[in-house]
Amino acid sequence: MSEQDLKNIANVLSMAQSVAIMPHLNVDGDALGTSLALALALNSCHCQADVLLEEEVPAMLDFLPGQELIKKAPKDRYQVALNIDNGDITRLGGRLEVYNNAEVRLSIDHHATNKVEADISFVDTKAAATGEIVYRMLTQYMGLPVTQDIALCLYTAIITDTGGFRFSNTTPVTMEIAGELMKTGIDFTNANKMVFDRISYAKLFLMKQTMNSLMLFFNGKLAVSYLRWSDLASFNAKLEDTEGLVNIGRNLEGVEVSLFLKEEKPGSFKGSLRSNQYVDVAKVAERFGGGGHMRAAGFTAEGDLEDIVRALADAIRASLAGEA
Ligand SMILES: [Mn+2]
Repeated sequence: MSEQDLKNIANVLSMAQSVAIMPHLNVDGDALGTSLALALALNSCHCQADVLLEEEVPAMLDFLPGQELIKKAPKDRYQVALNIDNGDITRLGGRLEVYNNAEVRLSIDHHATNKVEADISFVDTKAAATGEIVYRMLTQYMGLPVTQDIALCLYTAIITDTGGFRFSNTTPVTMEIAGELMKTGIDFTNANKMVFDRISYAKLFLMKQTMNSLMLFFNGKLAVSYLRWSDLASFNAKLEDTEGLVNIGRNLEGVEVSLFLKEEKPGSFKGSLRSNQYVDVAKVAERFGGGGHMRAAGFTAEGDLEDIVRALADAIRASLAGEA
């Protein structure tokens, strides 16, 4: 990775006639905000740039400008395809063909695990969000004006990946860029509210159910909570409605490990693990066929809820005691 790669990407985009911009599946605020920002900028200067999406825009991002540039049915062929905020090519889903059929394949990302093949790839793992990289590209190498709409998209990208400037990936550069974006006069308080505070009725119900299910083990060091299939079905819950529910247990004082089980199909559970300080939950998840990071990991399990909880609690007890 060198800065020249980003300049080269900027050059290709500056001359392109048609660009397909592709964020990862289960699109988040960084992937979508960055994609829309770039599409708005490119369309302002004689380039047809489409954002290709296979899913609905998540409700928490429905305030983003530029959504008229989202295409569900892409053109057959684009001159340039751009992979955005995505380190894993399989997360392009059905759009992989469009990516591979383009004359030039570009990739801009900030994941350390990026393995995406491209003609030109720029991966900056120091960037808190892909939105930071695209802001620099637009202003430093493309000379394109950052309008208020573009600024709102990029600000949303940055707050999403930094948890509102709270995570350790936040840098002075992050704050400087956010400051420049604020200068355009965006309604940043509304963006913060939409991304972090507003919840759906379904989510409120599921939060209540999760809290009701909460159990504590090992002197309050392990929190276990769950949602039954019937809870999810009765509210027709979307993926975003259950996001972050594992944090209810994690944030409780004294808790080191939080386990949250979601019954996605009857008898089939998706497990999320979070730890606060010392337990490596990736190791725990690996024992159950999953994986992830030290402080955030996941797995899937079939069977009876009580049996799954018992098996996980056994494994976590060993980690809490420093035995594994
Ligand atoms: Mn990101």
